[in-house]
Amino acid sequence: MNKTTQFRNLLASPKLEFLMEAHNGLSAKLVQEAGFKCVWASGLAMSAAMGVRDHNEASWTQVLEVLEFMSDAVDIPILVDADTGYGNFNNVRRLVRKLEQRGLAAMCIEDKLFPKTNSFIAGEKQELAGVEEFMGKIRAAKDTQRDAQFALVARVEALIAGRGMPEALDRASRYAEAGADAILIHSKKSTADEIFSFMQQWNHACPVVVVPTMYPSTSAQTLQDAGIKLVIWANHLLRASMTAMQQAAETIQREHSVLSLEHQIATVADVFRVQNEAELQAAEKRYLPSHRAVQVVKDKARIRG
Ligand code: SPV
Ligand code: MG
Repeated sequence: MNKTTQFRNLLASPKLEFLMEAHNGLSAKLVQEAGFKCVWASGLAMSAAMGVRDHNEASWTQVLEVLEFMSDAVDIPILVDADTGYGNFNNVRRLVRKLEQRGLAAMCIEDKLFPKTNSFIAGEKQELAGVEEFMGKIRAAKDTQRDAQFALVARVEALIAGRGMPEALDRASRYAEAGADAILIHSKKSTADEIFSFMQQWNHACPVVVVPTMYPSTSAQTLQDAGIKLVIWANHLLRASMTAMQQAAETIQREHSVLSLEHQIATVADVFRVQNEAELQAAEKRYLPSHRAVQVVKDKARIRG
């Protein structure tokens, strides 16, 4: 089944579905291996992995390169965190073209201004886009997509910006009117209370997506009971890998040896497995002239020592 249809099926699923963050081809593969049905290509995680901040410091084409590696790496759909769409409606149109060309199933745009600031950065004033302007971006995206199944998630930042529930509800229903296939309602509160309050008043014009980074103790069942359709675990592979990399680097630096780590980390064989080295070896047998294959075997033997 193609990826856009897979994503649509998740939106239509009668039960709560989960997206897991990835930030490069490797992490996308690990998300798929773990059994998730969809990847969240997180702007925060991709920028952090590139060593820059989540303020659109990486250009949209640099992000696109990462997305292409991720898309090639997995068979499950990817929901792209496309920030504000990297400009106005016209930039959004070009972005949709490029995402479709590279096999991305869906994109999420948020109603802030370019360059955006991560929603959890304290003390930053979060400027919102005008409602009409953002609706124009949604319509432009929907008019541009060639695959009718490509999905657009409109992210409402009114609660993040402290603009109150009536504005959040109004923006959500107007974005649905403009053609959004789902609404992401974001909150930075440590409980899900404002999310539940939103859900009680929401007209259910389209499915709702949440990112419970700041309210992690809310159970999946409670979110499902509130009528939420998709949950995004937005940054946990990035954070897990940071901890693992810090510990490994500190241990090796301290001990001047890799010995105590050897049994705790992925083996080189694991790396080859995730890279699907086996497929290339089978292909070499099929496609390389036999003398070439013999040479390859000799070369490999020499490298192994
Ligand atoms: C991201 O993962 O980049 C997101 C979610 O946009 S958040 O960091 O909560 O803004
Ligand atoms: Mg983001």
